[in-house]
Amino acid sequence: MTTTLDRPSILKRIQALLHAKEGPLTRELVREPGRFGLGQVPATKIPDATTVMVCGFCSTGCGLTVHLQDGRAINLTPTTDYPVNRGLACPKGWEALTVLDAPDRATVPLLRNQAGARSPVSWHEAMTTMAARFHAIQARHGADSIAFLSTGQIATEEMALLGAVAKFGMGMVHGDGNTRQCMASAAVAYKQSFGFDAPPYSYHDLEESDCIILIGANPCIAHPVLWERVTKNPHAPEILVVDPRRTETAMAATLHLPIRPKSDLTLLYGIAHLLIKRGAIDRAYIDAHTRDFAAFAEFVRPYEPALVARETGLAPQVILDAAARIERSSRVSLWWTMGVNQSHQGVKTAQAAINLALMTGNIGRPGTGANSITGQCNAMGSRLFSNTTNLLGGRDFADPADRACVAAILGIPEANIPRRPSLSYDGIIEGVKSGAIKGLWIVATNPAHSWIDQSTLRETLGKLEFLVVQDMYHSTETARLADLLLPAAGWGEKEGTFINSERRIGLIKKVRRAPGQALSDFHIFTLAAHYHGCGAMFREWSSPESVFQILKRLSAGRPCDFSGVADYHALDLAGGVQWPYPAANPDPSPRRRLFSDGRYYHADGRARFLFDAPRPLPEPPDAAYPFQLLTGRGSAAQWHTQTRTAKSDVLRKLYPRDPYVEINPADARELGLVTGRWGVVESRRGSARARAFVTPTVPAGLLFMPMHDGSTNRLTLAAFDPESRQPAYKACAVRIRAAADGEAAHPTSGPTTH
Ligand SMILES: Nc1nc2c(c(=O)[nH]1)N[C@H]1C(S)=C(S)[C@@H](COP(=O)(O)OP(=O)(O)OC[C@H]3O[C@@H](n4cnc5c(=O)[nH]c(N)nc54)[C@H](O)[C@@H]3O)O[C@H]1N2
Ligand SMILES: Nc1nc2c(c(=O)[nH]1)N[C@H]1C(S)=C(S)[C@@H](COP(=O)(O)OP(=O)(O)OC[C@H]3O[C@@H](n4cnc5c(=O)[nH]c(N)nc54)[C@H](O)[C@@H]3O)O[C@H]1N2
Ligand code: SF4
Ligand SMILES: [Mo]
Repeated sequence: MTTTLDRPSILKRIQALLHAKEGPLTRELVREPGRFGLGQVPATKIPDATTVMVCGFCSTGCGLTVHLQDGRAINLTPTTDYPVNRGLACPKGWEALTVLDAPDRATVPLLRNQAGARSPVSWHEAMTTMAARFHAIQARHGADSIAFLSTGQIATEEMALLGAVAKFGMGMVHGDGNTRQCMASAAVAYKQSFGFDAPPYSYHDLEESDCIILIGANPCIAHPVLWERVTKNPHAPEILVVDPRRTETAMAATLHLPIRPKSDLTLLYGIAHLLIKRGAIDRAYIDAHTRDFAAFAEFVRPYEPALVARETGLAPQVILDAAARIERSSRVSLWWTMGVNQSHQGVKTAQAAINLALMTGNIGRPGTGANSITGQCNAMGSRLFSNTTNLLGGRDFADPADRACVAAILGIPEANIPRRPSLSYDGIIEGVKSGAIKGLWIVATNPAHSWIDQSTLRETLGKLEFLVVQDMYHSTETARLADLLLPAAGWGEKEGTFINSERRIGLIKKVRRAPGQALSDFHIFTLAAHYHGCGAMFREWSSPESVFQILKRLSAGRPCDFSGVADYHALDLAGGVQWPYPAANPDPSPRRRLFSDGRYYHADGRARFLFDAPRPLPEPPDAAYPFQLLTGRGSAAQWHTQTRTAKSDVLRKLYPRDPYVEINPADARELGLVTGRWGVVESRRGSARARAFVTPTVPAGLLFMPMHDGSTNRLTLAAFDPESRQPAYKACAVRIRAAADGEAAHPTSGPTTH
């Protein structure tokens, strides 16, 4: 890059210019955007420069170097010296800027009139209407008759502002996020076992482990840059992959355990049984740092290999082999993702993995840990600061001391903090169904594609009196249902922080102007507070960086303390900072791993062994629906409901055009299906068309469909883990047949897939 100015002063100029668009909040600005230059490109030329920010797709949190010309992002490359990715990015990261330019970007608020038609309105009219409708609903049905659904994909400062405005300002009690679909089981498991929701690892542990156990995780597709780090491991590690399918990751394993869906709990108990029997446990660690091991050892006594083999479908020899490999290794790490969390017994399965790490002393040392990998770019920010399940900073709404503490830090009346936790996502949907919730505000998530059992959900959303959707695109399945659509800026068009899977707080920056009148979510929440009449409460929350300072105060003294991070500039210089990083005693080590001192967050400092008997599948296959359907990620180039990734020509070339269903050759033969032929998959709830993809990587009796097509969730069953209320997206009973000739094969469920 050619520059004559030094880097900090260039960045300062760029920031000043980009901020010009979202200047001070005044009614005039909102009413007459044109007069204040909204939507105009800055005239001043800026010298070429680069700036580093974290990726806005997955939770790996890669650093991307954005190349700027005239103050505008023109290109990006993976950052070579960012500690997470060291010069690598997956296709989504490379295309992150491309997806911002799309004809279906929401550029102006859209309001539905009484006749049902939607038309553009000014921000002033949009926000006046939203406040009036929500006020009216609350006046008639009570403060908790409006609720929100948020996300793990906006900045921490934005989610904190939304949670605070909605709950402390607007009087809502209920608000949850799409992290419930994703992380709830891991979060509950950690909280119960460790005393705080705290994934303990650093990515470097993937390189230091001599035995890596991946349970229900397919990082080759879902976290490709983390998988790259596994390939950099110099210790020739054992790689055990537990997955019913022979995934890309399983193909690279030293031992693949193709278990029956949802039998992980039994398998992990069986391995614990064997390790205890062989004395392959760390007695000193157990005695010093844990509780209730004796009861656990007693509990797993019946889990003999023969029983475990019967339940899991694995050969007894494979179970013995897995235990032996763990026993032989000195740095064992266990990693899990959605194959564990999205289950009717997700919490207990995650805790079974935690138990294995605790009993073998494989935690707190390099290359070890019971490690949940998160999904979305800011799922970890949402877990701590969305003010949904937990009160800000991982606190408890029901705890008077926690409420008093937050009220004091924020300078707000304690009475404004709800005394009860929110309903979970499914509870909010039930509330809508029963009529208790009449107004809903959905931010940066697309439930009309991603939530379980679509037909019921859509019918339910239709009952709302007023649905507000805030999204980057007007074409998403959910945006099309909105009474009021609020156009939002996306990644690259706003600033803030994300927290990645290894607890690293990283920066996102504004390197482009959002199209039309779209505003950052931060700005929209500020407007909502202002128009709802509670703006004064949030005077200090004037910019993302001022909220970052508030979040530091909320984190101080908590396990997630990052009060030692001075400001955004410090984060920028450091390449992100992992929590904890307390002001009093900042840990200078570049790789921060939790529990190196064996102290957990429970009052007695000890981790818990938690366990329960496995429960039967909520919907086992039967004569009418003889197959089990698994769902998940299809390719490294597709992101969830495809609102973003389907906009890139490059990414579209990297995945099949039509929806597909993976089926075993034996099953396909019997049903007359060949690869490419259209099939119809049916469950008790709905049906979906998909082209057959005949492959031995799925065992007979199982089918796999990616979640990226809107029809997949017409099939799924609304079953939940009782402790985390996370949906069990990965096992329901279905049948499949070849589509009849002439049975129309419309491949897409909406304009967002191609
Ligand atoms: N390319 C891409 N990457 C992504 C995402 C994306 O949409 N696209 N999304 C991100 C998000 S939010 C998340 S949460 C993560 C998800 O990341 P992953 O959890 O790795 O992805 P999934 O494909 O949902 O599920 C992983 C595996 O679980 C297996 N599985 C299903 N049932 C069971 C079971 O009972 N036991 C076991 N052991 N395995 C089972 C499936 O066969 C699948 O291979 O990915 C993140 N990264
Ligand atoms: N069958 C099945 N279903 C699943 C899963 C599965 O494995 N199987 N996985 C579940 C999991 S783990 C997850 S995380 C969910 C994901 O489900 P969703 O959250 O519904 O999926 P996304 O497509 O990521 O939706 C994000 C939305 O936010 C918008 N958006 C992006 N950035 C911004 C922003 O900065 N501001 C605003 N306002 N909007 C923005 C996007 O355009 C998009 O509409 O799906 C769940 N559903
Ligand atoms: S691995 Fe995740 S964070 Fe890294 S570039 Fe890909 S999507 Fe972005
Ligand atoms: Mo997720």
